[in-house]
Amino acid sequence: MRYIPKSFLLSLFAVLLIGTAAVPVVRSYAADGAVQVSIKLFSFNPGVLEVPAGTTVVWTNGDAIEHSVTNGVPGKPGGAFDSGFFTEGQTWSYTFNEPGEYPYFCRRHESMAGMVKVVPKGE
Ligand SMILES: [Cu+2]
Repeated sequence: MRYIPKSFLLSLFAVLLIGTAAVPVVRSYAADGAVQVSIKLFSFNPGVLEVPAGTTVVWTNGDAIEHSVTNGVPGKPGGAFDSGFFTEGQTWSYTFNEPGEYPYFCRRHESMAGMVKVVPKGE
């Protein structure tokens, strides 16, 4: 059997993954409340999150550089929340009590964007 490099398979997998799930929505209904978002390589993961009202979301910075979690879009902050800058290993959390869509971005790297969709409790 012909040898297929593992790296080739991994990149093929990545292409398939990106191609079929451009905007993965993670629905979290964890009973204990807190939902984790990691910041790594200048992106929020998961980028789109759907949670019931009352959920606390915890962002953890895994990059050796400061980022922020700022409500709104670049040039048009929403004002609901702004973490300020936090760096590698630090976390910032926010509790979403009101249903709605909360886009957010990083004030230092405006290509970094995420979204928290908050649905009414019990839905
Ligand atoms: Cu940033």
